[in-house]
Amino acid sequence: QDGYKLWLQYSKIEQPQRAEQYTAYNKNLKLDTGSATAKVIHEELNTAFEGMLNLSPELNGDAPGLLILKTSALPEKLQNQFKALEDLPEDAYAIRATRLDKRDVIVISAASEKGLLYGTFAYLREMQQHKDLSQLDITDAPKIKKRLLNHWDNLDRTIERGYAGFSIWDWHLLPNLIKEEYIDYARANASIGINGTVLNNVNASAYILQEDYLQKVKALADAFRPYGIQVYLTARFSAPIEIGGLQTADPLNAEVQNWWNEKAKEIYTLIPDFGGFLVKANSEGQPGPNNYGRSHVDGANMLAEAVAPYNGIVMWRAFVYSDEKPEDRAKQAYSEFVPFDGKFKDNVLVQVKNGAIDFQPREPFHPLFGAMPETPLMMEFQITQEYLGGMSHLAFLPKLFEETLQADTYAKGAGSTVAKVVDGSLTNTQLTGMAGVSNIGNARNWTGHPFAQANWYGFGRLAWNPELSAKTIAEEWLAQTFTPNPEFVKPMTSLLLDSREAVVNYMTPLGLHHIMAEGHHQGPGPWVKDLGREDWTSVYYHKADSLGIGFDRTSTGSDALAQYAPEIEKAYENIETTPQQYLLWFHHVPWDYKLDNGETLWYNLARKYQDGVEEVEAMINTWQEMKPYVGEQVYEKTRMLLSIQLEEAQWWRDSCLLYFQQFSNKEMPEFIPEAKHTLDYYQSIRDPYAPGIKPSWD
Ligand code: BDP
Repeated sequence: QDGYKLWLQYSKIEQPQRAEQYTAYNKNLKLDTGSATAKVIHEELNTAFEGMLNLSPELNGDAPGLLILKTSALPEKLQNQFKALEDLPEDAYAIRATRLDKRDVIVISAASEKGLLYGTFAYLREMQQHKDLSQLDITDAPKIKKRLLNHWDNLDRTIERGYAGFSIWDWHLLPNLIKEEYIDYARANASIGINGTVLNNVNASAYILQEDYLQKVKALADAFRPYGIQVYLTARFSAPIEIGGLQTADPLNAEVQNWWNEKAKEIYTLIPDFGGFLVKANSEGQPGPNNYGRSHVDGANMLAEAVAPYNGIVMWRAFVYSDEKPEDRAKQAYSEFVPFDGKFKDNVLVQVKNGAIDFQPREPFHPLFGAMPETPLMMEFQITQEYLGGMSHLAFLPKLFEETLQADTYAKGAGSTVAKVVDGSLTNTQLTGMAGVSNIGNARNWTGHPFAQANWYGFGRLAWNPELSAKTIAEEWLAQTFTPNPEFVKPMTSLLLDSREAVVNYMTPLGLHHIMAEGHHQGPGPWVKDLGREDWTSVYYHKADSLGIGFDRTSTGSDALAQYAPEIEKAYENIETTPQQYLLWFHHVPWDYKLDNGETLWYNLARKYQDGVEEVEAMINTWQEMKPYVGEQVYEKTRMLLSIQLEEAQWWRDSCLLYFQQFSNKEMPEFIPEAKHTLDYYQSIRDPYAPGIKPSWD
């Protein structure tokens, strides 16, 4: 009801036939309860069956209906049916409805306990969707190895770009107090296959690496271990100076190397399965190897060596853009990193944002994907909605994630999707990963907006299988979180799937980008100019003038297009064959330029802004009809949030069109209602206390 239980609602199954079938299978289970993970499985089943069936299953009786056993522990006559698991990664599982001793049974099997845990959650997912169990035959394995949340949480519990309250890590009460939330966090993550978490912000404080904080980190690692979740930390590159008392953090300096080696030893003594380090270096003022005339490779490899003896990894971020280079910001990461291809140690992943600018409502995929065949590239998505309406807008992000993952890089000919780069199948890469910048805080419902839970859920599911469709994810999430009733799931699936495009339309249609308000990025700010750096302003990105609007990234402009495969370069070089959704990303387009529908760019720009507003109106109408299917609390909260979203969509439309009209010098099309305020008014709005920005003392 209050959203705390997320998608693990386990609501009572009212339909008598289903309840009967489910009870028959589940009233007696066979399970080895020796280990911590096995206990977790047992507890989860108890909670789930209690909720769904009012059932307390008997354990290890004579005639089990549900068997959850490692393949080696299965009755011999069943083992054959699970042979396929032998060739799959160890976290794989299979679920089968079959016969044993003349009884109908369900068997969940895997090579590892983690596999059994994932299989159990997959089974419960089927039940929560009220599927017929008698036909179950699922074999599944994660396509990506490292499936991580990245928390941008500071040690003072503020969260950079966080919109759901303060950090759930209560550092002051750790290591002694293990909150119930930590356990439920681990359960929720395990249920969608997430197997790692970076606890602290990429703009890191070195203090997390001090002994006292490491004790706290250890306590969390111990709590998460039974759920198959490893902890990782962001390492501040200058930590040897700040907490180690050294004069330098030069990665080629022996003392520095030794300091990191000792630090790694200390961490692994406390946390034997510590995952490794995430690093933001020489980016937006963070320290890094460049400070000492060294390269990203020098920095990453030094840390990689420190954690290698313990199977640790380093995730080195490619989010770099320098204020000394006049180069188009969209080009810089590629220019800097491609020459390093093949130079990183085996346990380094280069972590790349989905697009080359910064988590915009829509970006073309990052050109690094497909361009570094000798380097494991880890995808970084942002689950928190820094640029998509923060805490108040409903935007179903799996649609955005899917668009990026299914984009074709052409790296090895047609069909070389980003998903295949990330899951390693394109280049036979073994070390693979996907990270999602978390949207979780200490809000009772974890994510603030009730529908932001779907983005956490969807990220996890895609990290497990980047080929899953946004539609499947929407259906699964809706059924589990609310009800599997098709009268609810069907219209709400459409609503979710359309919601992201609505945001694109009322914020940044036709390839516009980075025109949000300054600093906090909430609300429109196409007029933002004259900041410390040109590429932090909006005018740098939209380049509106009397001739037209858009950033020329073709060969007549910055030529960022040349960083893509020739197939893409050729198509997008020509304005006529550039997909409309990326038009202003790649071209400076005359106001009178005619789009496919025969109308001018100006007309179409206005049309898109209006479409966005109308799409939010449609969402509100759909939601009103959903009242009978959802609890009062979530209904009302979502209704009110949607009304904020509508106001803000109108604010975006009115202010952006008034602003751009100064350049286009054209009449407002008749379908645009008169703006509520003047452009001056919109430009005067300031919100210095918007949430999610870095505290000034950071
Ligand atoms: C941008 C955010 C900033 C982050 C940075 C990053 O505005 O707060 O620190 O990315 O990813 O999206 O490092």
